[in-house]
Amino acid sequence: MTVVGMHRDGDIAVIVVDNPPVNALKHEVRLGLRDAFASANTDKAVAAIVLTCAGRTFIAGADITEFDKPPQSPSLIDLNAQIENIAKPVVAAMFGTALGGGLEITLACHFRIAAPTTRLGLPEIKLGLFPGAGGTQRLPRLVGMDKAMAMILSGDPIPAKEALALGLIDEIFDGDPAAAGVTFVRKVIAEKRPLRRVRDLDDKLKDLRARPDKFNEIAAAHVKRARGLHAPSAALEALRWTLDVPIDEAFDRERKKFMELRAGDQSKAQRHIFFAEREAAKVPGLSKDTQPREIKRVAVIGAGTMGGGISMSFANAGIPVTIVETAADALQRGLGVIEKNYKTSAARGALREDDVTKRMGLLKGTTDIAAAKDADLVIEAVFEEMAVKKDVFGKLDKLARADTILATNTSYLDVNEIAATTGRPQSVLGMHFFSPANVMRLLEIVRGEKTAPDVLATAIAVARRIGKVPVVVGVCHGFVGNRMLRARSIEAEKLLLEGALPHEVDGALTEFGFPMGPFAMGDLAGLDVGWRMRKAQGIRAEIADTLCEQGRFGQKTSKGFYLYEPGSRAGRPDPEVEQLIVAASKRLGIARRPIERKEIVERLIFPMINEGARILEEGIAQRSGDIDVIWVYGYGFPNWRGGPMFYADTIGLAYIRDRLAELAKKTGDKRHEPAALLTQLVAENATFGAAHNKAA
Ligand code: T1G
Repeated sequence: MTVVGMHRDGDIAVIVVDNPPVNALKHEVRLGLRDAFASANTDKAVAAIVLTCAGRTFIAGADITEFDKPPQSPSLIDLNAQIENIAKPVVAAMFGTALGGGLEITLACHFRIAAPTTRLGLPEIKLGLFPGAGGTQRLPRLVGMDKAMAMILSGDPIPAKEALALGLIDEIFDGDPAAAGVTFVRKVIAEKRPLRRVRDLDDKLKDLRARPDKFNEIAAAHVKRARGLHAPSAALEALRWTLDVPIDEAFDRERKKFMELRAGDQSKAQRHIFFAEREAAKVPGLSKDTQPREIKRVAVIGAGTMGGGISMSFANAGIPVTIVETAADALQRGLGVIEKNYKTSAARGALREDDVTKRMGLLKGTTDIAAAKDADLVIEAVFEEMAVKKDVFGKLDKLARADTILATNTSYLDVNEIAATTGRPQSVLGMHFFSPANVMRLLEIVRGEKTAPDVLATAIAVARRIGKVPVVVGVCHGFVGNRMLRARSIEAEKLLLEGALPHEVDGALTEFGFPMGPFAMGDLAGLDVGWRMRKAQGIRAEIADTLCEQGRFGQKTSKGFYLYEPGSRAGRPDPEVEQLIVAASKRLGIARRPIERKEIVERLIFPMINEGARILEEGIAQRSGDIDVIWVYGYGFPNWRGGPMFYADTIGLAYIRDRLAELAKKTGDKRHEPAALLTQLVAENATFGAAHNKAA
């Protein structure tokens, strides 16, 4: 199949990239573009050139799958230089998305036009990279440093309307891109407009060149806390070159630094997550042709923290929700929290006032569960107790339409047992959201033993529609995420008893890259949640339970593992807790010792990896990449480490196996005995990634 075509519209050459699904700039495309532009340039009958694409989007970037292979010529930098130096007008006609190298190639064109819904961006930072084909040098020259820095450091695309206002594009068009490109470039010729080479533009940078110190001020506004990330500071350095480095030398430096980042572990990890996220939505055995059911109306049972956040996720996607609560005051409280959240977003400028009204308008509250009867999908988000859930499902089964899907938001409980209380187990599954449910992107979809294929396909489609990342898992206690979290929590408690303090354990994990450590996270979520769970299971966590017995539930009681000033979320160490911990060690006859950060990290992460291996053995997760996506999107595992299983492959399975075996021997704790899969992969000198990442 020809991936680059060219046809003539009178004296205009129209070059069309046709490389589905997203017209990525793979080697063949670059070769095709090089030859097409060369021939159009030398053809005397050609007065101007239009670059556009076939399919659903303009170029969505370089082909990321090529990044693990040796680079092949022509590079995109060379191609952009070739285009920029053409002595005839070249216009890019964009639609859908113009991202990364796809936007950079348009910056080498002399003019840019776009369809109204086009999104334009440089998302490389999300792959642990920065624009490597001239974007760091050309974009600031076109839109100014402030906006260029915002686009490159956030990686977020901007809409066509904003791009026009910034001068990133010259016009917004309707209709066919190729035709619009031809019309536009005919105007350029008719009006004898000079060719605008972005590399020559200076007006947006000259003030900054006169006052280079202002660069730091601009940077300060855009730099976020980049916990261990390499790409943001590298991007800043490259942007600074626009001020004092000749552009061709800056292009070379950009390329060199880009290739360094591309070969680095962080980008490899973030690229892994990019593809693992897309792979996770493909379920072995679920054919692509399985038709999802149509979901027009949703009901959510429970207006608490989870019920409220889940309802917002649907309203944000324009889907009406009936929220059912047992008592009017609880309902009003729940709706009040939702409205307050929307108003806070509007106050921050993240939402317009009429968006708030529109979304609140999609939410209908009731204390009558019968109101859920018209819903296509009902999501139960009530108290995490089996009896309560069974009662709700029993009621729903009787009143809901026969084709209605019933989902539970349980974080731990047996979905099959819940399904068995209904006459429609084939229409029951778990949809496990993460708190705050309107923010966290992960949706763990729990497939019951009787869940029908179209019910599963529907849940995956719904997840994407509400902007979530779906990962399908099997039924076991705590599914994938919470089951591994439990392995970490047990070890965290042990580390306290053996000599560490909460801030030391949390410090080690935040240095590793997590947004917060286990104890700060416990205080945020509420220590009583885990306490109730442990009591129901008859197990004890010495320190956490003692804190709860003293009414220390975390932020909601202004004290937990840490002390919190009223209204503050920043905990500070509490000498009382330290005394309590030391006393517990003494009571349990454990001699306290200093514990290094390295040991803390290994003791928290390796048991999780071991549990992850067991989860793969049992088929609760399909791929190790699924586990990585769950931990990155649901639990804050640093994406530049690729998730726990990818991280394990990075540091070596043999080393992990040995550390776990030592721990098992030292503690007698059978949980640490290396999982069979781990031992097998070490014996085969294989990795989780190689063994477990392609859909079967
Ligand atoms: N390279 C290779 N494959 C890609 C790809 C890419 N750039 N983008 C998407 N795919 C595959 C994806 O894996 C999936 O495959 C299919 O296309 C559909 O994607 C030099 C270095 C464009 C917004 O970061 O954000 O340019 O699973 O499911 O939801 O400076 O894809 O079907 O087998 O995501 O409609 C910069 C990445 C690259 C954009 C469409 N570009 N892509 O979303 O479809 S670095 C990006 C996206 C770069 C230069 C640098 C999204 C999308 P499969 P999809 P979608």
